Amino acid sequence: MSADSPIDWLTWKGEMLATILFIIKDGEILLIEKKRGLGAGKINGPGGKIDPGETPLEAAIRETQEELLITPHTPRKLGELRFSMSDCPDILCHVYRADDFSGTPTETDEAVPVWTSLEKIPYHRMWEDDQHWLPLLLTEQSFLGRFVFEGECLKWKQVDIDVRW
Ligand code: 6U4
Repeated sequence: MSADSPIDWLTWKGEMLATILFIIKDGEILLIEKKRGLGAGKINGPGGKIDPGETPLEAAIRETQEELLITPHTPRKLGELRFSMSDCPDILCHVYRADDFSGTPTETDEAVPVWTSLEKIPYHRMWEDDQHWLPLLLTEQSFLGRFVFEGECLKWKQVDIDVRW
């Protein structure tokens, strides 16, 4: 992976605004197998596009309610991801962590819930960037990740830590 970014991040702008949320409880993380949309078939946290007029936090809660029929308790933002994509709009994604939730994680049209131990996160079934920032979320470190994708292949990355949101 080259040191020089192929993208000018100073002028970069996310065309799609999105969220991902991870609930971590009793040594396990609640993931989803995404059934449709971008990244269908991959493992990720619940999330999706931010609707017009919605804050990122509201979107993170709504997407978790829609995809898993649960409500996360007091999610806090730990990270931001900026994806330069070759074949779809560039994405600015807010990443949240919560320690608890109400309800029972349930399969929906959009997602299958997958509880996984923190030692066995299936990075090989996730987007290629996830291994570079999800460990930071697990240890409560804040981060800003910048990634350049060609198709689903990661071509360039930079992750800054201890970022104030
Ligand atoms: P809605 O709002 O339901 O139409 P949804 O289908 O849930 O959207 P979609 O298909 O627009 O989501 O995809 C956006 C989701 O994919 C967001 O949660 C962010 C996530 N995502 C996209 N690229 C990613 C990447 N490289 N790494 C990652 N998540 C990514 O971890």
